Amino acid sequence: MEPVPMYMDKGGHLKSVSASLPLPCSNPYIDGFRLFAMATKLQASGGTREEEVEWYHDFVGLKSRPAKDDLVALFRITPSPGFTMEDAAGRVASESSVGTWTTLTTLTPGVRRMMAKAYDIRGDLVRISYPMELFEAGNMPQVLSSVAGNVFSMKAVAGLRLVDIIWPRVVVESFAGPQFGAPGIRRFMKIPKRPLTASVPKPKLGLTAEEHAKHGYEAWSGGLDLLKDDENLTDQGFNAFERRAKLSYRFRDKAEKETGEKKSYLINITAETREMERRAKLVHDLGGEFVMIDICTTGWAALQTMRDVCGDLHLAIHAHRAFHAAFTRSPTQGMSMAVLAETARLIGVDQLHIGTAIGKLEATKEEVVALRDKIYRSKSEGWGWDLTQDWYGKKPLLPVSSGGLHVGLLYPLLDILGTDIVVQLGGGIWGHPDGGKAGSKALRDAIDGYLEGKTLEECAKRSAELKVALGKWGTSTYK
Ligand code: CAP
Ligand code: MG
Repeated sequence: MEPVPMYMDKGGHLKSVSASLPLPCSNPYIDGFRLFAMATKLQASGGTREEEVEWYHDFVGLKSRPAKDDLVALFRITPSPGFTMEDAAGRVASESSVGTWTTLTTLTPGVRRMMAKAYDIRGDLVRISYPMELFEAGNMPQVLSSVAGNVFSMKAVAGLRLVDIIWPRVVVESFAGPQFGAPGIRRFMKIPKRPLTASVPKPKLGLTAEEHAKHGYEAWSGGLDLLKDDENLTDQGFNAFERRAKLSYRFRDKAEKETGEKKSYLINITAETREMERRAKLVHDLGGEFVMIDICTTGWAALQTMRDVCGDLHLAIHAHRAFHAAFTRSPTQGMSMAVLAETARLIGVDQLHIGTAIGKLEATKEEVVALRDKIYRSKSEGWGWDLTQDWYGKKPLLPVSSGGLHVGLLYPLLDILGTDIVVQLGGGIWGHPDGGKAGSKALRDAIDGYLEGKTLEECAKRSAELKVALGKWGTSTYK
């Protein structure tokens, strides 16, 4: 190939000049670049037009390996027709780090060092490493705007899913993590071993504050540990937040006296951030231990703020994930529940819904167990790959299993997830033919039987409430 005469532009970059190309305008800098582009075109006359305009393949380095402090992400990529996997991988790495669609005159060695690299391609699974300089420590919205930002709408990918992330120590330690986690919740609830029980009064909406609080008293009296608000119950006219809080904590105190057991309330404070702060303060002043937040609809920034607020108020955070399936459910698009769970553990909720596998909502056994491990173990396996996440001392969350559960499903559920969980029954308690108190007692009796190693049938012989529940639902899954 013929050598092309070069010149030094303002940035000190070597550029090529060809005598046959007239200088289009007076700014030597711009001209320099155009000339270079055109020279490249001339140089690679056998090549295609793309080579001169874009640099996406600079973000593919199959011989490179992540540095110790790099954040590493696993993507499932479906290239669009006309694009190779490397084309697509380079674009994802570029647009989620420092790049854009065309070559730039503004690149510096410093920026080049921050380029993400697609360093491993196995079928449709691509691993991309991200230098730490790309991220602002302790800022979850910034991290997600990078690795889970514009890339999802690139034309070059027909499908893109952020499957998992391995977070480096410096990032893990830049977030607060859980204040209480599973061990702390068990301590203040004085329940060292057995599964905790929770219930959402059903119907989800429409009950008055009085009705809601009375149902709470019924269930607590039947043995329930945690009353819980539904994800869409906040401060509506039919059930005002403040009135509901005051009445419920009054009934909670009454039930504690009568049962001798610690009782609590997962009260939903979901709202605009400052309003959530105000509601959390009220919960604290009323002697509450928990707040519930719909973490997907309030967002990561609000959650970080509320983690700080709850840290000051010593309130545990129950994380509801309503809306998650809008981006977690498709196997080829969106962001996995694993990544969502990781962000929740890093920011510092104390318990999180993980699914049931055997109830009314979508998730396989493998997924639910892997999710439990992501939020619970000190080191958790990779989701869909062989990399391990070290949580560097971040407390385990208490997994919450909920959604179409009833006592007939309890045994298989505990066989799948173990007993260090919260079991939430809404319809499974308020659908009991004899009411919420009987529904709660049936649940406690079934849990006692499981821990004693008794069969459900044996337990039903000594618990009329359990017998009635099994009479209605048996051991089937209702979808
Ligand atoms: C369960 C629930 C929970 C879901 C959330 C509901 O009610 O209150 O919000 O379990 O899903 O509204 O459906 P039931 P996930 O007990 O009556 O089914 O736990 O998967 O996040
Ligand atoms: Mg609900």
